[in-house]
Amino acid sequence: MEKKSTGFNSKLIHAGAVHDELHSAVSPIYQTSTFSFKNADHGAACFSGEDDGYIYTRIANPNIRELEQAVAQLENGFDGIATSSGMAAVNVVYFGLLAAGDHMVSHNAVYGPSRSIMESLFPKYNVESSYVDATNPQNVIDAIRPNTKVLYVETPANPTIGITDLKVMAKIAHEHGIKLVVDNTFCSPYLQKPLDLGADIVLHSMTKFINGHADIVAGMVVTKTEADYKLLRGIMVNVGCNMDPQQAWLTRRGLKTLAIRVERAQENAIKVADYLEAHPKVEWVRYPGLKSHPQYELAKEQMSGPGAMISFEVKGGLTAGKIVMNSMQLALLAVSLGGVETLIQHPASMTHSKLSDQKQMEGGITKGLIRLAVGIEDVEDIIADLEQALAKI
Ligand code: LCS
Repeated sequence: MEKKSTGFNSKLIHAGAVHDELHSAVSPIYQTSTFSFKNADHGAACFSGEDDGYIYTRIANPNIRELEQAVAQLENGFDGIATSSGMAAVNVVYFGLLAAGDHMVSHNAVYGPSRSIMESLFPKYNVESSYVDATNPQNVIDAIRPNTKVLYVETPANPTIGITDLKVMAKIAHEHGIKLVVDNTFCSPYLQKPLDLGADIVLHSMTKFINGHADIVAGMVVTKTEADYKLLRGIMVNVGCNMDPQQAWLTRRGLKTLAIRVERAQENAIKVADYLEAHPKVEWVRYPGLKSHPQYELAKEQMSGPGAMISFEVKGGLTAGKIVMNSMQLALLAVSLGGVETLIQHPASMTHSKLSDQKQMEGGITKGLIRLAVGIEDVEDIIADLEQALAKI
């Protein structure tokens, strides 16, 4: 029986957990590909759905179900579908919601591969897409066509940290019979709950804040309705982009400390953003907790905190930026984010390098933009690291 937990922090610890009847293990791993049936009739009943017994790990597994139910409860959704990676979650949604002849409108600053897969693969299936700056709702309205079926946004966006108004997006989408899909990776459900703001589907790269320890790659889709859940689960199962039990177990373990990790990283990020903004060698800083962020008020309204992701550019553009990145001693020069360690990277030549120069510029991904994912180290050490790196310019 699942423990009754109502508060967010209690759900982080207990949601989805099922008591191990055999040994009362608190944290078992069901490292198995298949499950034996009691008899032939039981096997048939599991397949027909009359019995909810487990069949095969690609379809479902206790560790994976625990994680799916936990994240779904944290997002206030109907249920979750765990996937082998964040990109698998993105593609399960694309394949599930878009058919030949359909069109998708997306924010123009999204994780690079979320856009490049749509532009390189989906035209083969006669699915079209348009990319606009969704931080201005009029651009979205103008891009909608009679065949638009999906509105896809990331907020804060990777890597520009632009904020899109989710309540307004939901209103626009639903007035046009379109589904609103939100990639909530940069916030995690601790800072933002898109389904509560009107989204139909929320997805995550759990590689980031949800797991939080840079030791697995994983994704999750959470739906608001049972119909979308059934549709997308069927795709995950048949495409075969499931998680494995060990990966799910590690992610469920990481999830338990989500709140305290995000609180600490955010506390650090607020100080780092203030430090960078005051530095004479820094051209600009984009962070939702700074009053200089163009959507500072909106961020305060729809997020419960500004998070731990910062973008900035130093004076002297990319040449000077490379000196900073190459000089960091504590922070790692690495892609990814949302882990306990501070990471620095260059989106134009790394995470978003598959987009043409023109698409990068349209999306606000300038050549000199540096992305900093602030970790949970001592903030004095993170700032000292930046100080010595900036001094090398
Ligand atoms: N959505 C967002 C917002 C992401 O940042 C990423 C990965 C994904 C989806 C895909 O997730 P994955 O398959 O990697 O689990 N973002 C990365 C980044 O910014 N640096 O490295 C990966």
